[in-house]
This record gives sequence, C-alpha cells and structure tokens, in this order.
Amino acid sequence: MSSQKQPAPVNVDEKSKDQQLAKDRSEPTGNFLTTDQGIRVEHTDDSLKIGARGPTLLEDFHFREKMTRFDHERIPERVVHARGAGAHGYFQVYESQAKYTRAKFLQDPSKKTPVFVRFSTVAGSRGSADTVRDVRGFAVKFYTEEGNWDLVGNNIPVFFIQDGIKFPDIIHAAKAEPHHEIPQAATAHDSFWDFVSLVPETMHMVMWTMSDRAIPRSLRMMQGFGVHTFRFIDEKNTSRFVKFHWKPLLGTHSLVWDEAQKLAGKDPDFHRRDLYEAIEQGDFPEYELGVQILEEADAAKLGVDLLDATKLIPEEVAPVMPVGKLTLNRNPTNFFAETEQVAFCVANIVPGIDFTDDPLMQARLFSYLDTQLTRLGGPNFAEIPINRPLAPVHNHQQDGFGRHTSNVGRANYFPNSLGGGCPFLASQQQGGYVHHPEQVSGKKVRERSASFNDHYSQAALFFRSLSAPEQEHLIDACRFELGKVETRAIQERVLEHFAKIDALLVSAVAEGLGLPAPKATPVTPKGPPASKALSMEAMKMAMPPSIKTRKIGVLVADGVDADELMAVRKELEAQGAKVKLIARRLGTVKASNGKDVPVDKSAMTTASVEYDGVFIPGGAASVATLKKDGESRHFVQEAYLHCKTVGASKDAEELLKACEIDPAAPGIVAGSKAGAGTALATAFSQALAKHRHWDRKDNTRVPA
Ligand code: HDE
Repeated sequence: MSSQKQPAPVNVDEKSKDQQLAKDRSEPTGNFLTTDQGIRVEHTDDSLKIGARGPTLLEDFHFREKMTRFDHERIPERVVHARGAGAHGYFQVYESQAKYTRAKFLQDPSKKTPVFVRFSTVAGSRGSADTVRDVRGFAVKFYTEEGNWDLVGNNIPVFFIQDGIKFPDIIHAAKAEPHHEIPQAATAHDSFWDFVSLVPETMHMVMWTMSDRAIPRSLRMMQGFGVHTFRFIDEKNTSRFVKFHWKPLLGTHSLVWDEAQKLAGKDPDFHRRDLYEAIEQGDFPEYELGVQILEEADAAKLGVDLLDATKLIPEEVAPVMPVGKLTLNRNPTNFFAETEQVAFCVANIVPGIDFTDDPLMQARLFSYLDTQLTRLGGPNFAEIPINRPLAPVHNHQQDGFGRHTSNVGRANYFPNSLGGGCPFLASQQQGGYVHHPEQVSGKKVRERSASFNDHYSQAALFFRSLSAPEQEHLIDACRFELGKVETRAIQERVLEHFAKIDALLVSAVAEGLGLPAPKATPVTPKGPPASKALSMEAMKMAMPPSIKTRKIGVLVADGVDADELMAVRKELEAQGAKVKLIARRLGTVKASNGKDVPVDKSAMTTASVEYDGVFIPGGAASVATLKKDGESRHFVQEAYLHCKTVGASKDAEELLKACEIDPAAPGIVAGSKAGAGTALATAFSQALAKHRHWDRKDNTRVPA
C-alpha cells in the first residue's frame, strides 16, 4: 500500500441504504413541473402549433422530450424471473459466526445490515399472474460494509439440471412454445414434459414443482434456499461447506390448485399485493437464515455429491443451524427504479464466503452479469441507486453508456505512480477478497461425474416424506400438467420415470391419463427413509399455532347481529388476523341494534379465494338475505371446497345447510356446538390456525 492516507472505516446500519437512495428521490410535492433540463413548463396539454388547427412544430422541445422519454420507457424483461416483487429490510445475526466465517456482517449481533429482496416467478412474463404453478425466486442483496453479497436463491432447495450448459434448454422447454407463444407462465405443455421425460436428472425438482410448494399462500410464507453448496471461510482460512436456508417465521403454507387458478384471474397481483399490504400495515415479513455446515472431510461420507444441485442434504443428516433474521420493513419507493432495475449476481460475494465447483453454480457466475449488460443497457448498472454498494467503489473501470461516476485524476491504470499508486490493493487482513486456494487437477473433459448419476432416490425421498393429502395434491398436479400434454409418447416416457420413484405415484397418474401404469420398480432412498422438513404439513405441526395476518371474510347484510360481529372481530384482530366485512354493496349495513356498520368490500369485487377463512355472524334478517343470494352461497361453498375454516353463529347455520355443508364436518365451527361471542371466535381461530382441513371427505359433494 503506497498511500499516506488510510481509508475511513465503513459503517453500515439499518438506515444506510435508505439514506443513500434518498439522494436520488424526486419529490413532486410543492415543486414546478419541469423538463429534464430543469426548465419550468407552462403548458403540457397542447403541443405547439401554428394556429389551433395547424401543424405541430418541431421546435416544441417539451413535446419532443416528453414523447421521446415515453417511447423509451421499456427495458427488456428478465429472460427468466421476469415477474417479481421487492422489499427493503435488514438482516441481523443472532451471534457471531466467527467460528465458521470471517464475513464481517455475520460477526456482530447488534449490527443491522440493509438488504433488498426480490421474489419472483420464473417462467411467466412481467405481466403474468402471481399464483401460477412455478418455482419462486428468493433473491437477497446484502449491502454489507465489505461490499454487496447476493444470495440468489429459490423457494425449492434443488434444481432441474446439474450443469448450467443445459439451462437454455430447460428454460426454452419450460417457457411458452416458440411457434405460438403459448402457454403463459405454465409448464403444463408438451415441450416442458418432453424435455423432462428425456432428462431424468429433472425428476427430483419435478416432484417439488408438482407439490404444493409451487403455489405458495404468500411470499411471506415460503422458504428460501441457496440451492448450491457454498463455502464458509474462517479467519484461519479453513473452508467448510455450507448450504443456506430461509425459514419464514409465519410458517410455510400453500394455496390449493383450484384456488391458485381462480386467483390468477380474480387478482393476478395476489402475492405482490399481499407483500406490499403486509409491509404497509406493519406486519413485517420475517425469515430466519439457517445454515447446514459440513466439514470438508465429512463430505465424502454423505452419499450424495455436494456439487450436484439436484440433491439436498436431509436435515436429519445435517441439521439447519439458525444464524440470524431477515426483516422486510419498507416497500420500494418506485417499482421500476428498485424492483425492476435491481441486478442480482451470484458472483457478488464478500470475504468469508466462497464458491464451489458445482457446474450449475459456475454457469451462474457467468450468466447474471452477462444478461444484465443487455437488460440494463450497458456496463454501468452497478451505479444505479438500488445496485450501488454501501462500501466505497474505486477502480479503473470507466466510461460506457450511462456512466455516473466522474473519476478524479489521470491515472486510470494499475500500477501507477502518477496517482500515488491509488487506488491501492487490500491484503486479506485489510479485507481483500482472496479466493479459497482449492487444489484441482485433472483432464479437460466434457463429462458428468458418476457421483451425479442417481436421479430417483431423492425424488422418492421427497414423495415419501409428504403427508397423504400432500401426495394427493402432487398426483393431481401431475394429472393436470400431463393431462394437458398432447403427445401420448411423452406421457408414457414420464410414467416410466415415475415408476422408478413410487408405486402409488405412477399408478395414480397413469390412471388419470388413461394409460397403463408401467411396472413400479421404485428405488430405495439412500439415507433416511423420510425427512420431516420436506413436508409442509409436518413442519406446520412443529410450529406454534398462529393466525397472524390471516384474512377472514365476514359475510354480512342488513340485520347482522352487531354484538356478535364485534366480539368475533375483536378476538380475531387481537390475534393479529385481518377481518374484512363483505356485503352486496359498499357503504354500510344496518346492524340489528340500528347502528350502521361500514362494509370493507362489495361481493362483486372480491372472492373467497382471497381469504383464509369465512365467518357468518348471526342476525335473522342478515342470514335470510345471504341464504337467498347465490354469490354468498358460492363464497361459502368455495371456501369449503378449498378446505378452509368456515365459522357460523347458531342462527347462521341455516346458510351452511343451504350450502349443503355439514356443520359437523372438519373445520366447520358452528355456533350450536362452539357457543357464541368470544367462545365462538376462539374456536374459529383455533380451527383457522390449522390452516386447511384436508380431512373433509365430502368435498366433491358441495358445489362451488
Ligand atoms: Fe437464475 N438467472 N439461473 N437461478 N435466477 C436469472 O439473471 C441462471 C438458477 C434466480 O430477482 C437471470 O438478472 C442460470 C438457480 C433468481 O432479479 C439469469 C442458471 C437459482 C433470479 C439467470 C440459473 C436461480 C434469477 C435472469 C443455471 C436458485 C431472479 C435475469 C446455471 C438458486 C433474480 C437475471 C432477480 C435470474 C441465469 C439457475 C435463481 C439469466 C444460467 C439454481 C432468484 O442470468
């Protein structure tokens, strides 16, 4: 280091990124309308013409600028993960992780590192619906004092393919077919399943995408995974393998497929809206970061190759250790500036964390920056406010489209003496990034390691770890997706693979397709026969029951029993649930005590699929109106069909009867049994905390 002056230490706290972004915010309130050059505009509704009916003048700089800027508003959408929603927040470590990593942001529990998170679907375009069956991206940018670390993960812990060179193939196959660009945001088509049927390494992830994991209830209620094996490097340069996990503190929950499809029409922004509203209301989404740490010496004993991204390490084999918590507490100011322009990159890494030779990860190290050069219009996108690190940037990179930084001095090369040798190099002790000196030797080959060969064991482990209802949903999803495939030979080839996974799976899917089931020859999973952490149902059981942030639709009409409504609302809201009153029309309904009760939603603008449960308070006149109303009956029946909790006061049970719902069915909380007021509300919330009642046997009997 050849400078006299030492750089100041970098201090980052929860507010640092917001303060940095604030410098670029433009506040219209109290300001004149101006051109991009700051000229105040006197008139913006008519172009400059010769006479009111005459030709528009080229001289009209305001018109030309306004139109030009409009004409160029669009940038290319992401080639995958085009649809997304973002949020700001912070990450805080529970205790120092110095024994595993020297990453500075993982040392001090009092430090809050700012983050920006973008959740996404993979296959659909920017304007596609949120609730489609798909993988969800879970990308986190940590603005640490040592520079940006991006953990660009998914909500599924494994990937379809083992080598990144196949990524263009799987994505081409999964996205809309090239000749007619159909279907949008769906894998239920021939080309996807054609690829899958020819590439058995996809099987494990296919099981996950056909499971309820692929239709999360909320972005706030899904897990995240780093997928690849990374390295943690400690102060002594010891390397350990690490896998990253995010666990939502609200638990992991899903929609049901019929509900997801209806939501895609009723509210295509369902997940985006849910995230935005939760943050606005102060219900900040929280996720715990956990790590599975594996000593390098133990890796060989695992029975799976850590470099194979189609495999996971069961939590029974390597437990997930909690490391810290991510809290999302601020919505972006502007969607485009932040959520659209954010550029994540697997290669953005800080000292103390390192890569492995996973050939999928290695491909990603190239792809992200490469795609962003096109998407963000050149090499200077790291200067876009959302992408800027909080750590200072000094180097000899220069010029290019949209350059913001004005480098000082004439020495734009290294080494130099004209600039005093600056900027100078940092040793490892000064925070310089030193790659882990892994010893590698071998021949140049285009080959797949034999240790990557087993494609069915973990698919079987996943399927067998699911509860019976979860297995049923997975089978139904396969029947749906393959049912849309038009080429019989593709369906048959997929069944051949399913036969190697599980006998029930292959027979039930074959039955749905009207094809003979190939003889089942299921593999025996290596390692544990089942893994609890793979089943959302099993994980739910392990969590304290909660109805926090759950939405309850309360159906009301004139004559509703006001006292009961109050009691139920009070109890549910005390537990953190959100209660919405739904009536035929907006405004108010006249309660039984003569008071006007404000309505939140008109039945026409909402649907049961937007709620986690339904409650029908008493009041003879109100119940009589609802009973006669087809839409209200449909609301209740649909919620029932989707296995949601339905509550009814004693005199509202008539509505249940009109809906052909048995008040004794699981998850039906009826006043005649559960009592009234707070007692009824408590019973309702206990049932709601179970999330769904899969054990309803007469589902198909109830119309919806
Ligand atoms: Fe990505 N992926 N990916 N991916 N990925 C992109 O980068 C790619 C993979 C993931 O919200 C692209 O800026 C390759 C796994 C997320 O902005 C692109 C391979 C995982 C996001 C790209 C993979 C992911 C992306 C498109 C196989 C989970 C959205 C736009 C080798 C661990 C980030 C962009 C955001 C986005 C390439 C596989 C997660 C094309 C080549 C595995 C969450 O660069």
